[in-house]
Amino acid sequence: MLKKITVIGTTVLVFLLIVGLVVSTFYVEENSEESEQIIKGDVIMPTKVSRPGCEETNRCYVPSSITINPGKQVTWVNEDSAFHSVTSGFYDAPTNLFDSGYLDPFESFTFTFEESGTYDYFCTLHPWMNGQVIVE
Ligand SMILES: [Cu+2]
Repeated sequence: MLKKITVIGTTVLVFLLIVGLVVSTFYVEENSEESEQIIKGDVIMPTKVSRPGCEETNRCYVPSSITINPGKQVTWVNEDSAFHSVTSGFYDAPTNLFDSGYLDPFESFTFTFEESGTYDYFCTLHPWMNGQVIVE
């Protein structure tokens, strides 16, 4: 009797282990598919820009300056593990033209520039992060 219970118990345990493995494999596959669907941005926020230093090489936003034609849009993608924003103007003088709000890692923001001009932008969380869109 005891042997029977042990056999049944072992069988159930093995079965549960297999089910667990299969489920976790599916889960990993699903997640890796998801990470392949990341949007390609025109401008990216690379890793580690949440610490000062990127401004020295103009790599807080990459590229830090982008030139487009009027009516075209620019898409920014946050490829860092920290929150960032894309906000028009300067840290001490925002212009209220556009503001992405806090972008989660791998979240994107798109804005269409209708009129010619030079548009500076910054990150509300990291004052040293500056970029520029030139529309001409
Ligand atoms: Cu930032």
